[in-house]
Amino acid sequence: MRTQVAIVGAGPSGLLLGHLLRQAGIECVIVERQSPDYVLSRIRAGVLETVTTGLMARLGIDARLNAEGMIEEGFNLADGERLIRIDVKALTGKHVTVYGQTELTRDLMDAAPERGLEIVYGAGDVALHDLDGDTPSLTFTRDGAACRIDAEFIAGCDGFHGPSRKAIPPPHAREYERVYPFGWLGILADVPPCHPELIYANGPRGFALASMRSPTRSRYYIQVPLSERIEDWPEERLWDELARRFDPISERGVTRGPALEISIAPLRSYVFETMRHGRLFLAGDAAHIVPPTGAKGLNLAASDVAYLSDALIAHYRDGSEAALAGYERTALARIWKAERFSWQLTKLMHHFPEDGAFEHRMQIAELDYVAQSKAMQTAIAENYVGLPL
Ligand code: RFL
Ligand code: PHB
Repeated sequence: MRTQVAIVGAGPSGLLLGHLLRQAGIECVIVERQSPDYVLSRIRAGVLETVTTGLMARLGIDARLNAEGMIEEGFNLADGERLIRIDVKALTGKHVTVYGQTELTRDLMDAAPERGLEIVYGAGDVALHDLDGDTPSLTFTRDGAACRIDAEFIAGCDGFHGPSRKAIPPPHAREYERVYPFGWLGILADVPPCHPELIYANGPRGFALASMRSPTRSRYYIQVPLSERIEDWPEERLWDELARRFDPISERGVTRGPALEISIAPLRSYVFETMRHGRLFLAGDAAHIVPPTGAKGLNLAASDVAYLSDALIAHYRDGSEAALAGYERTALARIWKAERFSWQLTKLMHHFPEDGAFEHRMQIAELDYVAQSKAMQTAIAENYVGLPL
């Protein structure tokens, strides 16, 4: 098979890129290791910046997002005793939208056939070849048969564990990494959220987040040591812990219900510099990871894809090499600022095992300063809604 752009991975970055290229009349094929059901079973992000909702609008795949997405004009930090509301709307004129990554992915998957976006699911052993030459290719197996796609460009949208980043030889790249000594234990349940807006709390028992997917579906997280296993957390224990953290500070208190999903995610900051090698371009989690504090991961994937699709479209329109050459620099400038914000908010809101009483007092003092300072609140709000493209 031949195509113009072969995309590895049908997560949010691969799907968004595929649709943007198809909208511009560029041929592309997405190759995904998992099945559609598996892709939709991954519970991840929940907060979309206007950059991300803007891309869905540009594609005209935003009817359900507009009908069901919840506009959030503010969110809260908490120091264990009080809520510090960040009035995002008043401070920036913008808002964020609560709409699950699963729903966004479903909308993009559903719209694929009518727009001629081909997605090959269940592709095994995907490998990238001839990235330095003019005709890079992908090989993979499907239902036991060997398959091959010859392309003009390859987009590596295959997340942190995919093969694309690993296809770039070490001398051409540099890794920057910070692994955090804790993870997030998350629970999703069909119960009303405890509070109308998100709460990121740093209390005496560590970090916790009260989030949501809809007026009837809640998403909560608590910080846990990396040694903790899901079996250590029967549902009642987790609900008790959440009630202890959020009942005193939330409007409605925590409502309990059967878990739809419970999982533990490790926290990491990571940037892989280079995002281009020959005819391969990386986008999304394939090139960088942020800790989920601040909700930047999916939104960064969307901004990478906005830049990359513009560069590829310019290239196919007028042969521009300059647009392709500029992708990495433009994308990395935004990525590093989102890395900084996620790292800073993680440091402010979590208990680090190596920290003592002094560091904890520093956190409390900083939260107190945020509560009093419009300048601090503006800086946080500006980053939370997403820096401009
Ligand atoms: P994905 O979503 O990992 O998709 C990559 C796709 O590539 C496929 N793949 C392969 N395909 C073919 N061959 C192979 N060998 C392959 N290996 C992998 C995978 O199956 C998959 O379908 O990366 P993408 O598209 O770059 O999207 C990134 C986002 O998923 C990620 O940044 C966010 O989920 C991060 N994140 C959050 N981001 C936000 O913006 N807001 C949030 O509120 C937020 N909350 C979160 C999060 C991530 C979390 N976890 C579990 C890591 C909360 C959590 C708990
Ligand atoms: C979520 O709802 O899953 C969520 C919200 C905000 C974050 C991270 C995750 O910062």
